[in-house]
Amino acid sequence: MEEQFPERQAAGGLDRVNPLAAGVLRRNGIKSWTKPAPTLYPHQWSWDSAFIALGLAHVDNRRARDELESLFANQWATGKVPHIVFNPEAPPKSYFPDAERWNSSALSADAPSGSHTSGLCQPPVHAIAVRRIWETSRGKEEERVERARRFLKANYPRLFAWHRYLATARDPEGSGLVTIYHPWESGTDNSPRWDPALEALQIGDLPPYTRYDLQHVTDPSHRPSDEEYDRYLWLLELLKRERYDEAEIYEAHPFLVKDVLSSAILVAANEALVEIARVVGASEEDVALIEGWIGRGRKGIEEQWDPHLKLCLDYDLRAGEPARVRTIAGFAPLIAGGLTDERLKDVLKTLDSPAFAGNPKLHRPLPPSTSPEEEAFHPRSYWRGPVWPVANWLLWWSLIRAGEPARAAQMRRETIGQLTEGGFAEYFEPFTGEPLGSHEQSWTAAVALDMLAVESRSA
Ligand code: 9WN
Repeated sequence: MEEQFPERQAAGGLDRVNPLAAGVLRRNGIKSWTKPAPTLYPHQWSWDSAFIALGLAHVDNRRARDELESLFANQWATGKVPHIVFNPEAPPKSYFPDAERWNSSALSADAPSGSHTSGLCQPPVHAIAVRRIWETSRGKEEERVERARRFLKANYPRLFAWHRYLATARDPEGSGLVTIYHPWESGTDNSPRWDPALEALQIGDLPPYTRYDLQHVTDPSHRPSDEEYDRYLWLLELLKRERYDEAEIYEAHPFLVKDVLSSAILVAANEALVEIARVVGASEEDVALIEGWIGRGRKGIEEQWDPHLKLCLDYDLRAGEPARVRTIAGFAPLIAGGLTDERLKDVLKTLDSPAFAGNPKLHRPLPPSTSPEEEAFHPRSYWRGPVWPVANWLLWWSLIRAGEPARAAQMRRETIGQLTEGGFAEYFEPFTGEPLGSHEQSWTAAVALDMLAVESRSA
């Protein structure tokens, strides 16, 4: 494979993966936080930072804590953790939409006043990372344990406020499912999950804009299309009209979708939050509330189960129907955990089937982001088909929690094998293993560090 893609730096032998991954995070590091990629993403991204902290917890606990502290310092008054915190020192014209286009601090009194952030959020992986910081400190020298405990104490209220925001402002129906206002909030931007809701949009008078993302990739087909960008930017204009006010958005916004992947991550993060609550001695009321969110989340996810596709589906609140497309988000029940034996069997069958990791044409048995059996599948286009190491991490970790160590071990072996061949790319072509997108993607390196450090039996 190295010969096939000589321009990429492969991660070398297995024993070299660890130092090379740590090197990627070091090079992408800026002051107290880490860029998701050297040039394509020059700001701080929310769920990237959570994954980065998870990996850093194994190599540099202080940086792991700083990573999350700097993100949480930009939390909105509502509890929302913004999806982007803008880096004032990023080169001009390096990323669009920029802070000016979002204009969030001018439009909303809830936005932080001393910095610039986007007006959206992303999946809540953060509590899982905070728990990892605790786990990697436990049993070490007393001073380090104490530092970790202080970190948990300081950040528990922020995490609690963040999860409460998702359970209330983003779920006024009390369905257990998180509503998103924009595909960027899902973290799986151009996934066909969002096609029906995006296609239904009537685009109005869109202020002109220039995309800068395309200058950082070798081929524009790796990234979302211009048609998709117009829709993304139009939704942004609509959110600005509502001054990012949750109630107004819920009233008027045309894109309101219950995202099963974010909802499942919230359930798993709430499990972590219960443990953190115990460590910091939070009240029993808090614990009961969080446990209630876990139960409600699992129930909501189960209600989105499609018995024919044997996967979970997102639900479009405006259209009043689910989006019937097979993507990795469909494995939400596995990520949320607490499955019945029957549901676990169903999910594993789908995972092993030709619709996903059992597809005979795959370079490695790793699940493509969109099923190759879907019409919307595209092997090179971002979330429409490529294999994402960060998604493999979610499934690997969930398989361990589900008591499936053999399957988890295979997922880990194949993921690390992929990076050994192709380097720490953002995503990979599923049939050839070609690395795509950004070459030194931070979260790819971070999940490799976590997979290498954590025994499959105890994640
Ligand atoms: C928009 C940073 C982010 C990830 C997302 C991924 C991509 C941004 C973009 O990059 O999204 O937020 O410009 O495409 O889809 O999951 O957090 O790595």
